[in-house]
This record gives sequence, structure tokens and C-alpha cells, in this order.
Amino acid sequence: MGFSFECQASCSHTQARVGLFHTPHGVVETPRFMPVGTLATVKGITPRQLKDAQAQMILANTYHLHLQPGEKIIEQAGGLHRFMAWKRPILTDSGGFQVFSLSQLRKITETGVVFRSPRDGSMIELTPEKSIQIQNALGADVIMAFDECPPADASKSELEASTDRTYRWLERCIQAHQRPQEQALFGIVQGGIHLDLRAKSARKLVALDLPGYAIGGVSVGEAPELINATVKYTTPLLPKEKPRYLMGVGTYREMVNAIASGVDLFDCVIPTRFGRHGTALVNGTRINIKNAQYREDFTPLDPTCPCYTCQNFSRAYLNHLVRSREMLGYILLSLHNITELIRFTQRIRDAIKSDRFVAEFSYWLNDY
Ligand code: PRF
Ligand code: ZN
Repeated sequence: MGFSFECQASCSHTQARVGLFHTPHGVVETPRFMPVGTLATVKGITPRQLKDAQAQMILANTYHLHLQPGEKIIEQAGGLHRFMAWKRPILTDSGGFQVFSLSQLRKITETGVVFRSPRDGSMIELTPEKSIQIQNALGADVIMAFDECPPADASKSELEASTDRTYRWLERCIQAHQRPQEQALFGIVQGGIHLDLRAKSARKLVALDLPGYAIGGVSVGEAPELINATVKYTTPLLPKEKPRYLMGVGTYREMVNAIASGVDLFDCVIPTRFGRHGTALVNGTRINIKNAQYREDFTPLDPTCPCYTCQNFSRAYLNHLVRSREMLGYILLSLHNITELIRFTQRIRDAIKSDRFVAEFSYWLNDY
């Protein structure tokens, strides 16, 4: 039981490492992509299919599950793992980021955030204590601190005030956390693109000796070079012996560069969102399966892919399904996309183990 992180191999040219993150529901081999299951479901994909795709840890959202069905129901069901029949590790995001990106009429105070429920228009308050209480009830293996994630166009002084407040909220999260043996609380470094703010945030968080650390406030609309620069600067400030998680990032290039900086975990809605829009991730590119060129293409999306979609169906069939708006089309594309991103991080792990990471992934690497 409990949590530990061990480093199994590291790259001799970059900070990239292969690790094992032990959690109460099993081991997570890192670096790894975590599929997003916002509402206790990775949209369109069964837990059995997720297992076949080699998913190890998946994500769920405090904000959405609090609104529907409510943490009480999930607690009654025996917790999130049993409710959704996913026996492997789960991570819940705290709701901070989702309140800021999804809800209207919010008011941010030292206490927390007040917003209007998109469901019934009622006013809802989320505070650090409330977020942790909900996450304790949901029962994920990893829970996230309640943070504030300002938009990319926030001024430096706004970012500084917000980063300081996020730190005070973290202290309250730690106080409120009732199940530290069963649930690891990760702190979230903020500070936008300002490296001095990132350094201050990281330094204060590291002093709290948390079981893991996340980098938040990245990929919120800033230029791609700034994403990489921020991650490259921030990651080495976090302890080597703890897992590092880059929140909401899941493009090939950003993942490879973040891994080179020492990041272990990623999540992103890209594979399922793209799947629902008819886009397939194939060999580092995106293809729109609706395009006429696939109408008579009887080859699989990716002949090297072991997923159920690629093993059984042609591009022509997927083109037909998506053009006909058949739900199976979106499901098969989502399944392939999830498999593809998890396989991509698996290939990176193998490359790091044989110390061929830079050689094999130089196409994506910005600085090596
Ligand atoms: N904070 C939290 N969740 C997040 C983010 C953040 O900054 C991001 C930013 N990319 C994605 N998800 N709590
Ligand atoms: Zn596939």
C-alpha cells in the first residue's frame, strides 16, 4: 500500500527518465499519457478497452462530478473505482481549472470561487476545503490541490497575486486532507510564463514535501515556445524522487520536450475530443477521416497499431461511419487515438531504457 516513485532508467543527454509510480490501485509506468474520464467515463470507451489500450492511470474531474451525479452518490457506490468499474489508478483534478475555464459569473476571493452551476443556474462555492472533501469522497489515488489557473493574457502582477493565493490554498488543502495514506495530494506550480514566479512557487511547494508535483498554468493560450521554455525551467526545480505531472498537455511535441525536461505524467482531452470530431492521430500527424481521399482506402488507420480499430476496420469504413454520423465511428477513432498516445509514451520509455531517446525522438526535440 501507499505511494512511492522509483526511477528505473534515465537518459544521458536529457532529464528524461523512466519510472514506476506505485499507488494503492497499482503501478504506473512513466512517462505515461493518462486518458481523461471527466464524468467518470472516458467518453465512448469501456474500462476493458482502456485496459487493452494499456491505460494505467486515468483522470476524472471534481468540478463535473460534483455537479453531476454529486460525490455522495459516488461515495455510496463505494467510490469512483467501483462506480465506474476501473480497478487501476485514478487521478482527480481539483476543479480549480475547470471553474475558470468552463463556468460563468465567477467571483474569486481568498476563500475560494463562487460560480453559477451550468446545470441549474444555482450558485456554487468551491473552496480548497470543499475540493479536498469532494476528492476524499471520490476516492481517487491521486488528488490535486485546488489552484487558480489564470489565462495567458493575465498581467504579471495578477499572476503573482494568484500564485501566492494558490500557495495559501494549498496549505488549506493539506489541512483539509483526511486520507493521506490512501490518496496522494499533489501540489501545482503556477506562475504563468514568468520564470521568477515559477521559481518562487516551486520553492515554496517543494518545502512542503508533497508526494508529487504538477506544473499547471501551461498550455492556456501562450505561444508554444513559451510552453517549452516554462516547462524546461520549472521541471528541474521539482524533486527528482517524486512524480512530475504536466497538466493538460498531450501533443506529441509538447510531450517529448516535457519528457526531455523530466516530466513523467500527462493528460489531455485530445484523443477523445478529436475522435468525436472525426480526427485520427496517426504517426505524429492528424488526419481527417471524412476526407474524400479515404472513401476507397481499405487500409487500416495505422497497420502497426495493435488497437481493435486498426486490427479490424479500414479507413474507408471509418470514413463511411463518420460521414453517416454513426456513433461507432467516433468510438473507434477515440479508441485508436488513446492507444496511439499511450503507445507513443511507451515507445519513449523503451527508447530511454536503451538510451536512444534523443536519437529516436530528435524530430520532436527542440534543443538537443
Ligand atoms: N490547474 C488544474 N488543472 C489543470 C490546469 C491547471 O493549471 C491545466 C493547465 N494546462 C490543465 N488542467 N488544477
Ligand atoms: Zn489503432
